Amino acid sequence: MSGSMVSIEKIKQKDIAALSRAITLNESTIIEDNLLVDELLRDATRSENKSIIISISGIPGVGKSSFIEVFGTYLHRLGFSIAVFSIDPSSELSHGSILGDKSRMTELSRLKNVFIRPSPNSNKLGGIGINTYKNIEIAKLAGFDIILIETVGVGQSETLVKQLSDIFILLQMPSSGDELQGIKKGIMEMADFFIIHKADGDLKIAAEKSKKEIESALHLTRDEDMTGRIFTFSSIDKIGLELIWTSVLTYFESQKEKGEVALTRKNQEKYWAEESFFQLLQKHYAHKFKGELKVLLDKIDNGVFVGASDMLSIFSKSNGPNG
Ligand SMILES: Nc1nc2c(ncn2[C@@H]2O[C@H](COP(=O)(O)OP(=O)(O)OP(=O)(O)O)[C@@H](O)[C@H]2O)c(=O)[nH]1
Ligand SMILES: [Mg+2]
Repeated sequence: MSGSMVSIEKIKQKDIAALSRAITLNESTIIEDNLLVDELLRDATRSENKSIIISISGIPGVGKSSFIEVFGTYLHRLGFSIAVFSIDPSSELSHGSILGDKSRMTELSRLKNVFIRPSPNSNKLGGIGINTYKNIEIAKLAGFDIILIETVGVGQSETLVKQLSDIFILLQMPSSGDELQGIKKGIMEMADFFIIHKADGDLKIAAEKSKKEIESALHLTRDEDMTGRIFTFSSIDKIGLELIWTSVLTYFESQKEKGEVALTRKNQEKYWAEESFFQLLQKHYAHKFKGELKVLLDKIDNGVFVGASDMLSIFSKSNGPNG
């Protein structure tokens, strides 16, 4: 990619082409492209930070995209501008996320002041990383009121989801108590809101039952009061969106008042800066010591044992990036 600057004014107008270009530069593997994005963010991130960032997580097929379509459309009707990011390595299974996500968000994707960025369609960039954080920063810079992030968020990645968002909503399938025990403890402790999804038709009763089970499980495992943060919902029936949104907003505002939101964001900024630091460090030194690495690998060819001390002795010969 050739690096011409993206217009910050265009981004602030939520111009789709400018946003897409900034994101492409951010996801580029060419460092010069990434630096252009940094320049944009350096000028502007701190000026205004009105976006609320909400991650929607849950196992594949629980209905995250469908929920975002319904929830996002509702929020748009309230007058909010919306950005949606899908980070979903698993949707490769369901034949390319671009089609999958967009076809589940047909109404939302047609609205003005809505920007939908599907996940990269190769799993190379599919996971959560510094790119994801910076994409969100770009959306913040554009001034979107609400940024929704779709992520599978199971296993290791739930801690990363926490590093991206202000609010973490977990979608759950209606299930029996036995299955509930299978839910990873980590995710139960991390989610701010629980929605037992697909609470319609035959699943309605099971969903209500699951809600009670989750309530009592959370009562045992969480210090904080989770009252009013567990819902059943159906993206087909769409009943109760207002209650969900009011609860999310009330919770967000109270966290903000306590200074928690600012603290979380500051910690996230540090987390990703550290992440970026180590990545660059690794790249830089990998490049610098390319020759030395080859010598080490050649030793292995000659039957010599190569251990950490051999590597450390290479590093200690150098005193810093330019030494
Ligand atoms: N009964 C019922 N089905 C739903 C509901 N929401 C979504 N579905 C169906 O569930 C399936 C999966 O929905 P998606 O929205 O694609 O789920 P997802 O969690 O985004 O899936 P991945 O992105 O592949 O992880 C689709 O067939 C939907 O039609 C709901 O509220 N009720
Ligand atoms: Mg999806």
